[in-house]
Amino acid sequence: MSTGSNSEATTDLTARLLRGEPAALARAITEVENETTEMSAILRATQPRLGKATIVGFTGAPGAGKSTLISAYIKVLRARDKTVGVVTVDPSSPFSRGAILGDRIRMAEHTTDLGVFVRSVAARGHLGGISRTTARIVDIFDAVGKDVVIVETVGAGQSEVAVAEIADIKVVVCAPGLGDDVQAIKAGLLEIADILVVNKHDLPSADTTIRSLKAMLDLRNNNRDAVQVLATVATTGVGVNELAETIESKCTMHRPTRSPRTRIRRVLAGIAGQIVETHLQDTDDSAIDAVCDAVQRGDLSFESAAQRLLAERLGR
Ligand SMILES: Nc1nc2c(ncn2[C@@H]2O[C@H](COP(=O)(O)OP(=O)(O)OP(=O)(O)O)[C@@H](O)[C@H]2O)c(=O)[nH]1
Ligand SMILES: [Mg+2]
Repeated sequence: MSTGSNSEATTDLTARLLRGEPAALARAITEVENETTEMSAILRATQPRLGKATIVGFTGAPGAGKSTLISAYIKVLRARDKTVGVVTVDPSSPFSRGAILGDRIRMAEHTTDLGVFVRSVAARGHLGGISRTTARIVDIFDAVGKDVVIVETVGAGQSEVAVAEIADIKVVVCAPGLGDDVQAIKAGLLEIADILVVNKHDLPSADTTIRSLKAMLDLRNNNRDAVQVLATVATTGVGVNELAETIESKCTMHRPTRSPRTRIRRVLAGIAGQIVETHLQDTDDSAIDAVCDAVQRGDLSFESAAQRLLAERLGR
């Protein structure tokens, strides 16, 4: 697709990226964020190197303390010599604390230190686009050898579902007094949690929140691994070592199910779904119209109609 000089520059960029140059990492992420013509080549170069990083999602209500907790978790990881990539996603405000956190960490580190690299995903674009970009940035961090890749999303609407698809381990962060224990249930956050953290444990009503969350977990039909409930004070680091250990042990348990082929299949399924969706919604095709009319008359169920369209229209 790309022109001669373009592809030469891209080859150079991917080489520098895979050597771990910070400037190349920043540049590659920008190409991916802007979905430039260089993006495909960059992503292709990263593909054989995927699957080594531990991907940890932090989600929860606004203000629960996700960024502060991530910052404290990074400190623990760095003390253990782990390298870290962070993607913060905030669909509501492009200049959120996430960006400031990123700047603060980057300022604190030497600019040549690849130990921690934080990137905020701009809020433009629809949710599908944001989660696709996030997944690609996570892959880049993985490919350049980050030991742990952290994704921060606000659990508002469907972004928690996006993080569930990307992350190996999902940490749902709650805080007392925000009413978000109830909110968590509504948003389906509890359903995706591997670890539930009640942050701001220094606040008086924290134990009540812990009790009500545990009661809700007990009510659930629990076929999968037990969800652990942990208490933290992100501002002082209390409980963060235990959080890091719990993440690590949960990850060791999940590992065997995460083969490269499984991941590739999941990504392919997502892309194929998008192609089908675009085709069925936007293509001017009288045969598709005819099937829609048949559904409207009650001659075809939605399922049969979808199967017929898949077999007849997309098989070509
Ligand atoms: N008392 C107390 N305050 C905390 C704790 N952790 C975070 N905070 C404060 O809570 C506020 C929100 O923290 P953030 O880390 O920005 O929360 P967030 O969940 O990332 O927020 P958004 O990204 O805006 O959704 C800040 O003022 C923090 O200093 C804690 O353990 N105890
Ligand atoms: Mg934040």
